[in-house]
Order: sequence, then C-alpha cells, then structure tokens
Amino acid sequence: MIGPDVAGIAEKLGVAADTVTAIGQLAAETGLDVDAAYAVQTALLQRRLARGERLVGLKMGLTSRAKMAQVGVDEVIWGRLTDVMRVPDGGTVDVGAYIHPRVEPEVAFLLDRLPEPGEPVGAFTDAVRAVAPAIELIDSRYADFRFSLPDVIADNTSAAAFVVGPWSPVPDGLENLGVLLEIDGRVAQVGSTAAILGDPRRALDEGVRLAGRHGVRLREGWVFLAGAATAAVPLRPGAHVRAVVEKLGTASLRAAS
Ligand code: 0L1
Ligand code: MG
Repeated sequence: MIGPDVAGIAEKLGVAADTVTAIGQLAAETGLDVDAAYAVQTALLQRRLARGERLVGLKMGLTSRAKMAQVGVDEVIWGRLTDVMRVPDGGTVDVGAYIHPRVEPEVAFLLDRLPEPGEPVGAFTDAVRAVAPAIELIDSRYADFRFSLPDVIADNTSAAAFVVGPWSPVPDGLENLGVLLEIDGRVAQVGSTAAILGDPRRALDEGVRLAGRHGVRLREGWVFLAGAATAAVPLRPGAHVRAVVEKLGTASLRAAS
C-alpha cells in the first residue's frame, strides 16, 4: 500500500506558514498516522534548514490538561525550534506574520550534558544547565485552530516563535511555582508549573523518550521548552505580553500595532 505523501503534506504546511494562509486538516484525507506525521514534521524542518535556519532546540506540546482540553487532543507531543523562531526577550513580533497567533507562559531549560533515553529525573541537574521563564507563540496552520493529533504533529506542534527570559541556575523544586500570563499589565491566565506534567522536569524525560522514538537525540546547548502552564491566549496587535514564573522571573514580548 502506498503511504501518505509526506513531502507533499510538508510543502502544503510550509506554504501555509510562509503565506500566512490557513488550510484545512490533512490527516483524515491522506491517511496520516502519528509516525508519518513526525516524518512530515522532519520534512518541514528540512525545508527550513534548506533556507539557512538552524535547529536550536525542542518544544513539548499539550503537557497540561488545560492545553489538551483547549484543543481536544490528549497526548503529549513534541516539535522543533529553529533560530529564526527565537525572539529576543522584550522584542517585538508582527502579528501579521501569523495566521491566528496565541501566547502561552512556559518554562525553558538550557540543556547541558545529553540526557540518555529513560534517564530518571534524579539526574536532571546534570542534564540542565539553567532554567528560564519563557513565552511560546503558537500558530496553527489549520483553520480555526482545529486539528487531529497527527495533524498537529505534522504542523510542528503549532510552533511559530518563542522568547526566553533570563537564565538562572536550577532552583530547588520546580514542581509548584506560580505562573502568570499578563497582557497589557492585566492578569490573563494564572497557573502553576505543576500543570506541566506535574513537574516540568518530567517534560524533559518525556522529550528524551518521545523524540528518541523517532531517532532524535537532544543536544548540549539546545533550548527545551517544557510546555505551557496555562491555556494559550490570542495575541492582538499592540499587546504587551509578560510571562512571570515564581523564582525564575519574567519573559516579555510586544506585538507591533
Ligand atoms: O505548545 C503547545 O502546547 C501547542 C501544541 C499544539 C496545540 C496547539 O496548537 O495549541
Ligand atoms: Mg507550548
């Protein structure tokens, strides 16, 4: 049996992002399953690398109940981050470059020694050099942010841009830090790092394990976005966004008017 057209689906998703044009879901009509969806994600990454982007890390998606409920999908997923997606802390993004951007508060890790697949959380401080508050800007390439699990995996888990705040050494206990998402000085979402798989350190274990299944090993120096602590909020032109994580500090971005 002929499988789904991995290159063709990647091209459609890549063009949707480049032209800021939403498309319909693809998995049902193309027979895309989870494994083939990760192959599409890899093809999308190759497309970016071919135009000079660099792979700088990994992100976890749908690591909280709030996020799973928001999009109606119930599995943890992972995607790729490139240098072009990184926005400096306090930097400005153009909402017109995205279809329907949303922002969410996250915790980022700066990877040190390579974690081995299956390595326990006990070795976390060997594997992670520093921790930071972060903002992920997600932008599904599918109309109305509606997709199945293979669809969203193929679409690089809606990754679009990210901001990393100041790095600090790993503090004692990351499992229950208060998290706020502020828009224009008002609290838009309140959460806790406990929402990230119970403890964001677990997201690293999951990332090592799940990416490892597809032959992807995490690298020293990579950024690892552990996942959102709250649901995502639409990003409007002119908005000033801050993610505040207890003990870790603040990451921010502005949306140009
Ligand atoms: O980072 C995330 O949790 C996003 C995963 C994909 C689902 C979505 O677009 O909200
Ligand atoms: Mg996220």
